[in-house]
Amino acid sequence: MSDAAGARRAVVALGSNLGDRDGLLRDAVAALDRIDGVSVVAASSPVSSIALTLDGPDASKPEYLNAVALVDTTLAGLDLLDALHAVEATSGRVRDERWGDRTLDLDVVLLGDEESDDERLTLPHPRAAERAFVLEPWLEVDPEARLGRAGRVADLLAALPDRTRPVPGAGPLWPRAAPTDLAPAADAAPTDGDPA
Ligand code: A4P
Ligand code: MG
Repeated sequence: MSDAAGARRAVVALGSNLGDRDGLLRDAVAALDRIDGVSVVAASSPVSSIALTLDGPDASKPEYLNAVALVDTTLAGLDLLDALHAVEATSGRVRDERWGDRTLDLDVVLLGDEESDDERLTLPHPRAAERAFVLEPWLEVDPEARLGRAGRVADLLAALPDRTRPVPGAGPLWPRAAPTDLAPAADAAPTDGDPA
């Protein structure tokens, strides 16, 4: 989608703690951009954190990678949610246990200034303000971000006790690195055996 009139900015939180987590998150951001009516503006680098379960943090569970994508969308909230669920399904996501291990979780943190207490789509996301694994990557892509009435994301993060860990060598999920970045230039001059 490009330059659509009437688009709203949405904040999408991504999480994965099963499989090729980094690859799943990168593929998910690319899949978001392919949704009709959605255009990815930016996506953070992945961050790592201990799995938060209904009984609290659990270091015996696989660790999560989380990230945040900023998108512009012309979709209504429930249509966006349906599209996110379709992307989750392509990752092999199985829903058997709330807050259970998952290949891919996509949550709508914010959709413009919409507020909703519909249990199918609560906006802003009711738990985002308590989660460093949402707030930290969000700040990476938008240092001035605000979470609706809860206020500045930087202030919310400052009030939290925990922090995520960066993933060494893992850059932003979007824009995607050009594959040629890693390949030697085709017209590179021969080195004539110079070991340098
Ligand atoms: N739903 C309501 N509002 C929203 C929203 N704003 N965005 C409904 C997305 N979905 C929303 O979600 C359950 C239902 O929430 C959906 O049917 C949807 O209509 P789900 O994805 O099926 O299940 P879930 O993710 O297990 O439940 P929930 O309550 O969404 O959990 P959270 O809050 O997503 O937490 N630990 C770490 N370190 N990192 C994580 O990312 N994530 C979770 C899941 C737990 N622990 C984690 C992480
Ligand atoms: Mg979820």
